[in-house]
Amino acid sequence: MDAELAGRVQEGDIVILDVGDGTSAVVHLHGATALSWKCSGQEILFLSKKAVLDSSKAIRGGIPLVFPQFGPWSCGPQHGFARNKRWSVESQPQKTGDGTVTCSLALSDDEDTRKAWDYRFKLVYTLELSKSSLTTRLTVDNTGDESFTFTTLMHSYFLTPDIGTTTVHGLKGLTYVDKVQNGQFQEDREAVSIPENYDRVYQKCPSSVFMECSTHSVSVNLSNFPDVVVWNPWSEKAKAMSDFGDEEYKTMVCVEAGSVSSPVQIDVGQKLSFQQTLQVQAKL
Ligand code: TA6
Repeated sequence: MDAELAGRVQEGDIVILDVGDGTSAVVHLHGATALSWKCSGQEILFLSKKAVLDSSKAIRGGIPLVFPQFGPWSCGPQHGFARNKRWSVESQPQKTGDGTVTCSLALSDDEDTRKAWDYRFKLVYTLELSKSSLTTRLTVDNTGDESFTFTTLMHSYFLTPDIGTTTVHGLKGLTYVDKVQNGQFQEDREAVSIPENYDRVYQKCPSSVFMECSTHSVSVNLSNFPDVVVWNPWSEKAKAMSDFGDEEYKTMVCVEAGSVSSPVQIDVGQKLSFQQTLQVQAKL
């Protein structure tokens, strides 16, 4: 973990996965939010310099977890409570046979969540770090006596040297809901550039999309995530966020693996898993 980040967090609030050679990940127990993922010394995730890391609000950057609701809902703040709760360590970081380091965090219903949303659940969030990939898997377990529905998403913020030379690939031909233009459209570009405020939910996505910038690309390999959200707040919305620098929209893009276009039903005793594997390829 670099000194700048170390100076912003309390030791008891984070877990660190480290496979050596400058490849590591730092996860905050608030929201089980991955704050940093360094691949051979290169930071891949964007974390706002103004992100609040004292557990008083959702973290602006890294990989916040959205559950049980993507977007606004009547039960509380948008994007649900999972990113705003303290998770427990289910299993500490440990090396597996193939040199991967893995750890699991957990969150179960409590008085607060039941007051807002009266269902019983256990979430287990597993992170697996290898030399060139980070896999994040969320397993939802319905531990109650009635079925419920939810939507979920991994709200990944990726760092880029320049949004102006950043593109997202694998979306051509897909239908997307545009939350800025308020309509449904079809993507006709292989290389989707982001020249303004983008807030798009691409539906029925292929198993892999990728973002590309001037220094590297990051593949987002999806399992049980049919949707991908592409978001950049651009300048006006950046100014309106207290935990986001006015100019930071220039060095980030969100490519978010989600199951958000229609509610997912989970029956009593059922477990459902949702996974993304992020892989970095340096540009030669
Ligand atoms: O994922 C895109 C989005 O839903 C945008 O509409 C914007 O609201 C963004 O999430 C950030 O939401 P937040 O509640 O973290 O400020």
